[in-house]
Amino acid sequence: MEVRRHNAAFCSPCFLRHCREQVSRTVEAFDMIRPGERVLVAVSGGKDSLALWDILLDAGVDAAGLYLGLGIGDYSDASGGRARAYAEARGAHLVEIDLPADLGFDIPAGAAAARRVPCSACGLSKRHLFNKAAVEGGYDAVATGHNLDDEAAVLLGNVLRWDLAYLGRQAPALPAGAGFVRKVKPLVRLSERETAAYCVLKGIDYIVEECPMSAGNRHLGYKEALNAIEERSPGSKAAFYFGFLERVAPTMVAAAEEEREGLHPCPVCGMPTVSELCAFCKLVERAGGRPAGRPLRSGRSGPADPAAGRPL
Ligand code: Q46
Ligand code: ZN
Repeated sequence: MEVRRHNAAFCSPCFLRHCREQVSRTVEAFDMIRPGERVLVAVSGGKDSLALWDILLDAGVDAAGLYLGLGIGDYSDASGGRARAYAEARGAHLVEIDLPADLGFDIPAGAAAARRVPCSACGLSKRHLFNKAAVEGGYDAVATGHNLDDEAAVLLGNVLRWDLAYLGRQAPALPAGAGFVRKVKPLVRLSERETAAYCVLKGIDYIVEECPMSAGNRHLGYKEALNAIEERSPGSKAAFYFGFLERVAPTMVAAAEEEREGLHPCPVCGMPTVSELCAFCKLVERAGGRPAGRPLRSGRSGPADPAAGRPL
């Protein structure tokens, strides 16, 4: 496996070790997960989230999965199947929330009713439900499988619009506070090519198809642009993203903290919001769903991983 930005090539065992090392370096550098903490991994059934869950479990982290059923037809059926199969094979605990069954709406219909593009309704639902499930389950952090390609593409989009609020929130670890659990992205030192190779080498069956709602998603365009640059100058993507983290992100911490001032619990669901009703409850209302106030149902679960609980 050649990784051009590191000017290196790995055999299978060394490549797997490289992936684990990149994750543990990231976890340590950003103080993402401390010994004995419980982590909820947002699992979509794709390569990134399953690789992340696998690396954390192998490292002995007490990591449960959270699968969110979005109600996107066959895609949701297939992705849920991959998440369940992994949890079962690994004997790991999987929490499930199903939008249609638990909240009475799905992403395609909900987005149309709320006059939002599907990815906007979807992103809002994920952010809200991941946090709610983690708060209710007493987890210390939510971990997502965003990789270097994802983060560099999001950064490019934020820079193109000079969106300072989003830039302030782009750190790979956002601290807990004001009703939010800590949010961490331990895969930011790995590219999507590396997470795919990791799954292939570990025999992890992940969903290869893209979500059918992703067509027209502008991040795909940013990824293509960055891939073209990376092809000509390997290492550009990492230099762009990590240069931002080192030199620019620290200057934006105050702005990000200021954003949290003025938050209060939403009267319906109890999650933090700056407006009267939180954006997710508004979406549920417009989509004709059921209010999200009651505690979320925790879905099927496997036995706890016997290796869980050791420090990374
Ligand atoms: S799942 Fe949701 Fe993605 Fe599908 S609707 Fe868009 S945001 S593309 S990661
Ligand atoms: Zn709410």
